[in-house]
Formats: sequence, C-alpha cells, structure tokens
Amino acid sequence: MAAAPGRQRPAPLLLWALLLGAVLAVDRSNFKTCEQSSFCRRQRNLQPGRSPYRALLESLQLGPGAATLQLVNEATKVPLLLELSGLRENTTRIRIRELHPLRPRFEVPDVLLGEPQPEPLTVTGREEGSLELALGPGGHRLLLTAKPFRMDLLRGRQLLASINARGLLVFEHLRPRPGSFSDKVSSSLGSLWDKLRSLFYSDPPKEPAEEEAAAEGQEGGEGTENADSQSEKPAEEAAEEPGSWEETFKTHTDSKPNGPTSVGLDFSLPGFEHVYGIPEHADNLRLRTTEGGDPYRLYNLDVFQYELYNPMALYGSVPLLLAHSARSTLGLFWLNAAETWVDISSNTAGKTMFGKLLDYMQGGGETPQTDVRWMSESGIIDVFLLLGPTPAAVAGQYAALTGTQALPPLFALGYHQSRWNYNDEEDVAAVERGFEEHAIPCDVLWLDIEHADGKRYFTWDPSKFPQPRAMLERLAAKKRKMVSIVDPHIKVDSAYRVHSELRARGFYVKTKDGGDYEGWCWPGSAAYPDFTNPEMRAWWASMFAYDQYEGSTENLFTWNDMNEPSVFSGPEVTMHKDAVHHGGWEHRDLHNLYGFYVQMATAEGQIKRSGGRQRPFVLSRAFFAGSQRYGAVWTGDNAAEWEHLKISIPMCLSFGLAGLSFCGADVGGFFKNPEPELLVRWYQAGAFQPFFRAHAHLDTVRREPWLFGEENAALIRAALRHRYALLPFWYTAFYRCHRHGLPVMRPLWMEYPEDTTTFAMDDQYLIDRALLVHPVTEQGARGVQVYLPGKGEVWYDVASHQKHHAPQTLYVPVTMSSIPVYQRGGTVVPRQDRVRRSTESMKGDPFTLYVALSPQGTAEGDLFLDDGQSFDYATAARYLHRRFTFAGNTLTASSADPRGSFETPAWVERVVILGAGKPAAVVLRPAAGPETRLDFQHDAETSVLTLRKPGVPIGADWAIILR
Ligand code: NBV
Repeated sequence: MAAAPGRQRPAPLLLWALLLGAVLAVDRSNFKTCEQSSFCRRQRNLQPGRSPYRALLESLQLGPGAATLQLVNEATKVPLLLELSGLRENTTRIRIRELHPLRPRFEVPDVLLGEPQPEPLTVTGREEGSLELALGPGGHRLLLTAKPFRMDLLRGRQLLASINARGLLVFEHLRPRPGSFSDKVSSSLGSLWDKLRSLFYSDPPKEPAEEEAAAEGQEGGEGTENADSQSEKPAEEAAEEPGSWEETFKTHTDSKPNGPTSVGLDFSLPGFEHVYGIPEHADNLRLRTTEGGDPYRLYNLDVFQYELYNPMALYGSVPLLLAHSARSTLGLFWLNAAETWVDISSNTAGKTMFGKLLDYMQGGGETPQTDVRWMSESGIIDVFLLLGPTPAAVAGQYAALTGTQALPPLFALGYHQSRWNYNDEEDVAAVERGFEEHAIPCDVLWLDIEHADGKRYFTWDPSKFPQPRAMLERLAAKKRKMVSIVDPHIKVDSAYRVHSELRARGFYVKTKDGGDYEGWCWPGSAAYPDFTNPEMRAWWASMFAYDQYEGSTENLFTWNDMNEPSVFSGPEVTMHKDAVHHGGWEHRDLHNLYGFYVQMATAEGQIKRSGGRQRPFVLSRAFFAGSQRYGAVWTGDNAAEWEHLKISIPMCLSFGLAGLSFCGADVGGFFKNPEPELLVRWYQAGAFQPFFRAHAHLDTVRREPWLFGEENAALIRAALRHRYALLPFWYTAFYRCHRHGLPVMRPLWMEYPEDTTTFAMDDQYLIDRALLVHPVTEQGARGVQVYLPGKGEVWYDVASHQKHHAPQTLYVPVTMSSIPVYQRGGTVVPRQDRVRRSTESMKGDPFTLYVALSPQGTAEGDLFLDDGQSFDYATAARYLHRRFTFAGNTLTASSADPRGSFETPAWVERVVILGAGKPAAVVLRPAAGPETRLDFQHDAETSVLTLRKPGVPIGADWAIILR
C-alpha cells in the first residue's frame, strides 16, 4: 500500500543517522512541547481561579457504596456526573464523566484487577452550599462545596487533599463540529435542554456577597486558595481555538474527528513538599516543580538518544504520583491512557532551608503545599486517592488496584548477556564458551532484531541461524536460556504468514479511513496488530506455541521492543492519533496502553505454550499501570556515560514506586563505548539492580566481560558472583513484592518515612528492607559518602563486616573492587555462596545465613523457595517460606507459611552472625532428635561468629543456641 500523505519514508540519511547513532543528543524538535500540544496549551492557558463548575447538591444520590452528583459548567451549561466512592484500604475514587455524552468516552479497561469494591458511604453533614460525606471505615471525610465546586478530603482534622481548589477542573464535552449539520441540530436541542433543565433544577438563590463577587468577577466562597481570577477564558470556551478540530505537528496532521475532548483536574496537597513517581522520565527521584518549564509528559514514545534531567516523555507511563512528608504519604492514581501532562507547583519551591527556617521563626511561613495538575487529551476523569498513611500502605493500596509484580522465573534474576546483535549460531556459541572459560555466571543470551529473517519476527535468518532448535538445546544442556526479540511492527509481505494471517483476520489497527494502518519501521513498511482486541491477543498468544514459532523451545523467552508503538514515519515517531482500534476507539484514547497489551499477550503466549504451567519471562520497553503483572521493563536506549549510570538509580526507583519492580538499565550503556572503568562500575551497580542485563548498540565495539583484560574481568566476575550468591535474597524479595506490593528496590524514605535526610536521595537505596546499596557512579572515585539511616540502628559493611552506628554519613574510601553495600542490623540474609554457571545449576545447593544483629541482639529474615519456574507455588502450594529469628542468643528456623511444602535437598551449610560475642559453646537443637554441638569460629576484631555445617535441611525447624 502506498504511504499515506504525511507518512513518507524517512530519508535514507536519517535512517543512517538512526542506525549509526551519529546524532549526539535528542532532537527535541521531533517531540511536542506543551505549547505545541493543543489541549495542553488550552488547559495551561487556564490559570488558577474561580471554577466555573457548580455542584448541584440537590442531585445527590446515594447508591450502594457510591454517591453521585451532578456538576454543571455555568458557562456552557453542560452537566457532568461526579461519582464518589470510598474503597477498602483507605482509597477514595473520584470519577467525572459527561452526563449526556454525544458519544461514549473511553474508560481504561484491563488495568484494574477488577471493579474495586466500595464501602458504604454516608452523608454526615449538610449545610447551605456544602455537604459532608463519610467515606468507608478509615475515618475519612469529604467536604463538598457547591460553588465554586471543590472538595476537601480530611482524616480527622487533617486536611489531606483539596480537589479543584484552584479551579482547574476542565472537561471538554463532546460536541458536533462547528458548522456541521449536527451542530445546528444540537444547538437547537441545546436551548431546549436549557429550558428543560431550568424546569427540573432551579439554581439556589445567590447570597448577596456571592452576587457581588460574581458581579466583580472575583472570588466568592471562603477558603479557596490561590484565588487569582482566571485570566483566560475557560478551556471549554477556548475549544474552537486553532488545534481544536485539527492539529498539525511538523508534517503530520491529526484529523481530530471528535474535536476537543480533554480533561483536567487539580489537587492541592497541604503539608507535602516531596512528590515522586509518574515514570518514565530521565530525572531525579524527587519530582521538580514545572513552573516556567514544561509539565512532565506521559506519552509512550521512542525517544532517540534521550536527554537527562528533563520532563520529556519516554517509552512508558504510569500515571501514579506519590506525595510524602514526615507525617504521611499519599498517592494520586490518574487512570487515563491518553496523552497526559502533569504540572507540579509548590509554595516552597525555590526557598532555601534557611528561608524556610526564617519563615518558621517569624511565624509567617505558610504550610508547605504541593499542587498537582493532571491534563489528559481524552477519556474521563477517574482518579484514585491512595490515602496511606504510610509509604507501605500506599504501595499496598496501589497493588490492590493494579496488581503486584509477577513472580519472575528464578533465571530471570540472574545475569543476561545481550547485544544488538549476536551475529549467528557460531557467535552465540563463542560467547557462551567465553562465560565458561572465564568462570563468569550467566543465565541468558539475547538475540536482537538481526536474528529474524528480514525482521520478520517469529522466524530465524536461515543463513545465520539455520538450526535454532539445536542452538537452544546446546544452551539448555548448560542450563542456560535465550531471549529473542519479537517486536509488534509486522512486515507487510504477503509471503510472510504472520502478516497474511493478521490481515486476513482483520487484526491490524486501522486508519481513520478504514484501511490497515501502515507505517515505516525496521522491516520497512509495517502494520501494527491491534493488541487492544482480545481476539487478536489470543491469536498472538497462540503464535508462541512450539509448533507455531518454529525453532522455539522451552528455554526461549521474549523481548518486546518498539511497543510504544514506534513508527518511524509517524508523528513524534509513533502512531497517528486518529488511527482506529477495536471497538472504534481512536488511538488517541488508548495510546499509553498499547505496550501494556503487547507484553500481556506475549506473556499469555508463553503461559499457554506450557499448558498453563510455566511462568513467563517477557521484557517490555513500553508500559502502563499494571504492566508489572506481565514481566520486566528497562530504561531503554541509554548511553555509555557516567551520568547515565547515575540516573539508572532514580529511574528504577521511580519505576518501583509505580509498581514496576522488575526494572533495569542497559549495563554498559546502549549507545557509545564505555571505558573499562565505567563498564566495571556499571556491572557493580547493575548487579544490585533488579533486572541485570548488559546490552549494546549494533555499532559499538564488542564488550563481553572478558574483553578488557584479566584485571577488569576479575572485577566484573566478582560483581556477578556477588549477585548470584545473593539470589536467594533477591528471589525472596521478589516473592514478598509479589505478595504485598512493596518495591524490591526502594528509596530509603519508604523504610524511614520520618527521616527527611532521605527524601531527595538519588544515589543510594535499599533492596527489600535489609541491604543498603550505594554504588560508585563517579569517575575516578576514591570514596563515597554513605548515609546510614535509623536512630539507634546499626549497619554492617557486607565486605568487611565492620559495624557502623546510625544515623550517620560515612565517608567510605573505595578502590575499583568496592561496591558499598550494608546489611541492616536486625536482619537475616540468605545466600548461596557456591556460585556456578547459572541459577539452574545452583538449584539444591546449600545455603548460608547471614545474621546481622541489632543493638538489642535480635534479627529476623526469611527465605522463599520453590522450583523457580512453574505456577505450582500458587496452584499447588509447592513452596517453602522459612523464617529465621534470632533472639535471646538463639537462632530459630520455623515456617513463615505452613501452607506450603516443597522437596529440596538443600541444607544450611553455614551461619554467619555479625556483631556477635564469643560463645562458650554452640548447640544445634533439631525439631526431633538429640542436640549436637557445632564447630564455630569467632573473629574478635570484627565480632563475626561463623558456625560451620549445621547440616540441617533448609525446610526443617531447628534452633541454634549460643551458650
Ligand atoms: O532492536 C534494536 C534496538 C534494541 O537493541 C534496543 O535495546 C531498543 O531499545 N532497538 C531499540 C531499536 C533501535 C534503537 C536505535
């Protein structure tokens, strides 16, 4: 099919630039600013002020668990329906839709685990112009003021959040195109509607003061903050501005058949100065204020050579923002999959510590407050307020809505070796041999787009990979796996079965004119399967069956790249917004969901091919809220630069806060060639991040770990061995995350919510609750400053076992072999210190327990163990969840969950107690049988007590007593 106008092939020169990575920084002109995005511009032109919305209190209806009420825009008279519900787990849901939409508006499907269950809701107060509702059992009250419409959410006497306090509620109602026949019909109907409406609802008489204020165009009601008058006309009125019915960006014209459809709302968060989340941005963990610059953008995009420390959109989006203070934590989850911008402002932004102190001393300081404004191009307003009050509670509340991280197969937590590309079967074999010869553990080898026959995914290049099955079997014999890339752009080639079937079944995304949507991507002309169609997803999933994906085997897993979707010839390198999906929805409505569905369908395929038994592994570049249920994500095309290494930490922390715990960054940097020092430091950092994969651009020089001399290979080997020894701890951390939703890699403030020192930390973090990591990310570093949190706590240097008291900032001298990692006093970390070539070959190996004593001489930790690959843990309770507790000089092993059982030959080969005195004797008391004495060794200098060969099965109950 010929390329549609505005969808020309990019000039060959540009393609070369793309391929060679010749351009050094992002070409900003390819991506819209807020000013260039017409709905963002329209909404941002609306300044805080008096909202044109009034709540019709007399329309209140209390249903089972939800209250509904009409809102009316006094300028346009268009009625909206507000729906409020208090959900279990301290969550409030607010939905605003049009009461009589011209057409249905998109509501995000498939992201929530199910329809959240509301709690009964009661009216607890009613006054002229306002009412009070009690929401669920958490003691939360909502004060609703009719005019101007606003809502204030309280816990006891604490104001948690105000909604529309700045009057920025925008709801561009669907309307006929101006001048069209239906416009004329509807304006006649409109006046009829007005007449009817006035029969049913008489506006309450105005208070004299209100009357006056309205006449002067000033603020009426009491307590409305930021009461400057609106300097611009409301967005609804501005809806006929240029860009409302058609919008052109560069050579692309968006036809906007539905005209302006955007929604927006503001939230004021008193008491909060720190906000986080809304990945994906290449920015610090703590979000900055956006006044004077662009808002943070959420619009899944393939950004070539992205820039750091800015709010531009990247590959994935999770519209979840967290606010944290020493007092409480809350979350705002804005469930909308259209292009979204988030403005953040604060009344303390720019004030120095000293300035704030001065305010405080003079008693003149206002309560610090952060204001957040969400703006989306279409859909409805559907927002969840996650009311904490702790960081862990917010994580749980979000997990209750969107699910937790899928438990990865154990191998996926091992090391992954990738590059674009391993050229052929011989290359794969040579790389694999390299790991053997250099005794470096590795679980997975990856194949990028060149492995497929002419970028026809689900196939193999016949000359480079003539015997894929044999290649995979060779890897399997070494207990290793492979991942092949399967991108969602499908080569338009009638001889390619995948394409012809998709076309024949009508499974492609359509153009606005009804043809198959085509764009330019790696294979040349490509079409895009409509992953929003459940039938298409089932078909896609069936393609992973062993007899469909020829040459695939049980140890082959999948990588979904380019699923924003990336369309080289499309606006902003993505799909045209007026493309049409299943059910007639525009791409505009659901853009940010496309990648989510690609990963969902792929994961489903892997599950199906195993008859529902095996856990999938799928890495995805694009994502949305809920993507955590389907696999891993990574931070895309970074560069071999120190700043990129640094930013991998806050980026993955932000992913984790938004539920995506299985996050990693390309180790070594994708573009450019890392100098050996950077590569070594990156391996050391990557070994302590959840998804650990080295990857590199096609044009970079080869960089397998042994290519930089024996000294560097040894450093990389040591980092990798450290990772593998800690895998039982990682796996248990993932299990806990899978159960409870707390991120695996977490900011310090999640564990120390009152410690303000930790609120803006980007360079260190915790793994679960037990290990604190501060990777070396400075070139030529001789030392790092490590902050150890927790009043009255102690931390042990994992390398030297030296004990440090907290809180303190410690200067730690480093050499090239240093990875500053500390174990928290009071925890037990299980390890498997006999590192072998892969996770599978370490199955059944004995464990060492590292018991780090608190100042009170106590510790606690756990271990989760199963077959590492199937769903049997969930469907047949085939697992062990063990608990280890140290108190009163006794280490006790017991079951953390008696429902599970699992056969394993694994046993405890050693116990290392950090911070212990020297006992006179050590005795092992098994659950049954006689006590035996244990050999031990005590190092007086470091206070490390090592107990050798307790020899007890890992699944058994026992006690070890220090006498
Ligand atoms: O498939 C090639 C690359 C891949 O190696 C990389 O990891 C992805 O993020 N892919 C992007 C497409 C081309 C990037 C220039």
